[in-house]
Amino acid sequence: MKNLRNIVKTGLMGIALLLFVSCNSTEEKKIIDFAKIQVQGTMDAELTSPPFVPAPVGDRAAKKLIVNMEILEQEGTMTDGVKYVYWTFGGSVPGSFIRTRVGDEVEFTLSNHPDNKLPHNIDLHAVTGPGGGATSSFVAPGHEKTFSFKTLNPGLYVYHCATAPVGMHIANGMYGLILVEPEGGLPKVDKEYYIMQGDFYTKGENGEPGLQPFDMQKAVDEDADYVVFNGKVGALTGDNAITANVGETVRLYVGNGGPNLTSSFHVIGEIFDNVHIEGGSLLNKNVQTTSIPAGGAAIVDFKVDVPGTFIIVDHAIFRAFNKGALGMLKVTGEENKQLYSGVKQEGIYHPEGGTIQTMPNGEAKKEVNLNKTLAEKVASGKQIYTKTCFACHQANGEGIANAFPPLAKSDYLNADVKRAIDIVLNGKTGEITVNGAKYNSIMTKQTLTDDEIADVLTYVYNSWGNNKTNVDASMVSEVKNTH
Ligand code: HEC
Ligand SMILES: [Cu+2]
Repeated sequence: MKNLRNIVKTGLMGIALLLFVSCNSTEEKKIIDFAKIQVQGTMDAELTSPPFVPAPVGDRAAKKLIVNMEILEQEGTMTDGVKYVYWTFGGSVPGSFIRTRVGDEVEFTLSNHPDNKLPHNIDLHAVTGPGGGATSSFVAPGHEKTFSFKTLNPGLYVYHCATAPVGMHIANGMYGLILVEPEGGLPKVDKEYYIMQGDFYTKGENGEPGLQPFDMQKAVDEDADYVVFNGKVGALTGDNAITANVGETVRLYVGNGGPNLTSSFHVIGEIFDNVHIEGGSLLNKNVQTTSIPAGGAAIVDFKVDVPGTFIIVDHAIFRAFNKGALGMLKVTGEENKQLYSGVKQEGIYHPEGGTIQTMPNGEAKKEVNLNKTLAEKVASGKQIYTKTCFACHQANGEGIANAFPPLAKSDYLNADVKRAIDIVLNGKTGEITVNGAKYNSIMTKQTLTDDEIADVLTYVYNSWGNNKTNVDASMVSEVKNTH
């Protein structure tokens, strides 16, 4: 019975596919048809600030849609302790989300608040017409302008200010998204959210406190201090995270205001079931990371199957962890151990596959003082230890059972100083016995100068009950040269 149903289903799908293919050839005609759609009635558009979107259009008829958008120049918070003067469409970055359907006649009124200092306008990528509306909407503070356009192409589109210097208006937050739904609306999902990436350029470096003015030179150089979702660091984290329940489908309307950087949009631990590439009609499936150009967008959707916090990032990953492009989707509900088990077993991991790798050490080499006292060497060695050895051998040289041997009261260490120097110089792999316990692991080669190796080992030898050997840089170079 089930088989029969499947056969029927496949057959129907085949027919649908054929119809689809044959329809494709008449696509040109369809676009013209959109232009001919007659509107029925008037309605005020619902506008929302991020991360929320207005209600779906569903199967409503095309209408005359009234959009009132107010421009506000206002101070906001970029991150803790850092203020920034944002220029906004509707009081938020990104600006208010506009939701239309194909064939709507949008009557757009742009008002520039009298407290603002500058003229602005709007270029909507959903508009077919000169400047995307920019030329008709240029408006001085204390004024408003109205123009109208018909939505001819379904898709997700960026809008932005296009007043000179254009880059500066965009860099200050003047962008948002306008959705043009197809006839009958997009397929229904359980949750929908609005996310937009932007790069920011401030006089001070990332994190420098106070009110930070825009930095034109950094913007020209594309040297962003902040890369964020929804206008600021943390707009989508902690209590601001977007949410869903296990089993729900989630759709994200994702835009990139730029002004400069392309987004490698990714949700850690999720796979996009569907991606409307570049916000258009081309549908890609089973996507890990989707590329969103500056001035572009994408619609992604996926079903959340397991609970947890899913991190939203620009996978150009320093932007996520160092410049702010990080958000969170919190999913609550029942665990499903079959789909995701959690930790099953813990062990030691050797990514190098048994060979010794070098840890990078970007620091400038310091001047060498050859006449240090023992106390000076121990002090300097302690600093090096805290930076380079501590993570594995632990704060008091106690090591970690079965993984990292102890340096405290280590018989292995105290038996042979040349061997210890050699280990720090070249790394170590293979079985060793320290204080009666066997270790068979890998110590990475440490990129330290002879002097630093002398200091760190002097510190180790003069701590935690070891034999107080004083290691000199000359001993280190001697060991080096015997290789
Ligand atoms: C990435 C982890 C790691 C770091 C960082 C590291 N070690 Fe090790 N170290 C090990 C492991 C693992 C072994 C054992 C290697 C083996 O079993 O073959 C070891 C062995 C040693 C030994 C010989 C065994 C003993 O306990 O006496 C010495 C001495 C030593 N390390 C010193 C240092 C010093 C000094 C530093 C910092 C400059 C350092 N290590 C940094 C992982 C590390
Ligand atoms: Cu502007």
